[in-house]
Amino acid sequence: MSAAMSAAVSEARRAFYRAIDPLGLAPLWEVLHALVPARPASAAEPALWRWQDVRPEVLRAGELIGAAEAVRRVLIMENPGLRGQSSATGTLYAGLQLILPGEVAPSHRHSQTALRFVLEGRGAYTAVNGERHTMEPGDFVITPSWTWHDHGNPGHEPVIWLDGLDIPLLRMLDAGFAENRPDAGGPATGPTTGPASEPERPEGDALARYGSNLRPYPEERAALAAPLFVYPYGRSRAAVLQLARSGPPHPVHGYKMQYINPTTGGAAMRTMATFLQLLPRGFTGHWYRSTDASVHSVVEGHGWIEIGESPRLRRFEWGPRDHFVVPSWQPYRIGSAAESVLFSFSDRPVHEALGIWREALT
Ligand code: 1HN
Repeated sequence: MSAAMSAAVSEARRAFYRAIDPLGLAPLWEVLHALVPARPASAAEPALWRWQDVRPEVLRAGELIGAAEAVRRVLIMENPGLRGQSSATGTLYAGLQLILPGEVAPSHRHSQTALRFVLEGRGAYTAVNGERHTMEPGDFVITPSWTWHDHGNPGHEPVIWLDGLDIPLLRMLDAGFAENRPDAGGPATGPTTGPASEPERPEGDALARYGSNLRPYPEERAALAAPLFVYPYGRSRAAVLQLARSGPPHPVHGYKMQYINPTTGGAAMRTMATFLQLLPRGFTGHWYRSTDASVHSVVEGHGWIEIGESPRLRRFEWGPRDHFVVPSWQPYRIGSAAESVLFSFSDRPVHEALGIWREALT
């Protein structure tokens, strides 16, 4: 086709697109490649938040707004490729929450599932459906969809934890609901606020019932959304350390374990998988990728991760309480300079439920 002819064709096509636009019609052939890419092309980018940079800002937020006014005093870790969308990955939200001594973050519930991973400080509790857990660094706590939850800090130190939620996923599904805990004492003060809850069971109840390689007998009604909502760090850490004493590391993942719902054996939450991983000193993982995008929180040790492909290869050096994101399908390899422990979460259960999860060595 001559240049003049192809110009005439494209002008005719553009006129056609303008004509069909008011009818709510658009040509597939202009967007087909983007709609059905040969491989995932995530808008999310590899990203790192250094603890030494973000911690002072989290504490400064504590000078500027109270937990009650903020409802949840959190600095969102926004992916640089997704600014303004409150997203760490396409499907996952991650934030750093601060609660100061004497503060309460009031009770509410929402269809979004949340996880907490404690980074710093002792003495704050989170309550899930009437049971409190007083948190220590490294504790992993879940708030399944539609469970009442609130936080308080009757202790003496600021407490900071990582929040992980499936907010972008539920936004995509238009499945967001939220409500305040009904308050006999008066109206709620905002769209998502309510009073702190009174404990309905003693601390440790869920761990005794479902976190001890036992279950209540006769079987309880299966109505519990969160049979177990607490995974104390001491136990989880001991498990990965023991694993590391009894065989070689996995070539990609080192010594990695998944947090499970003990009544199903599956992921602890329905939308997010969570892991604790030990990398022995001097470990270099094999290049790998998977379709689930993940957020990582360093607990102990030092190391590095390389993400992506040349010329867009990124390398991050990480240490305690640093956070980083590995987007979907980006090749990565992880290595350690010292024995290290990392917590991570991803949207893998959703991929698996849909039958689309993939992984590959690269
Ligand atoms: C939420 O309920 C919490 O309960 C934390 O601590 C972060 C981000 C968005 C929506 C709800 C919490 C949240 C949140």
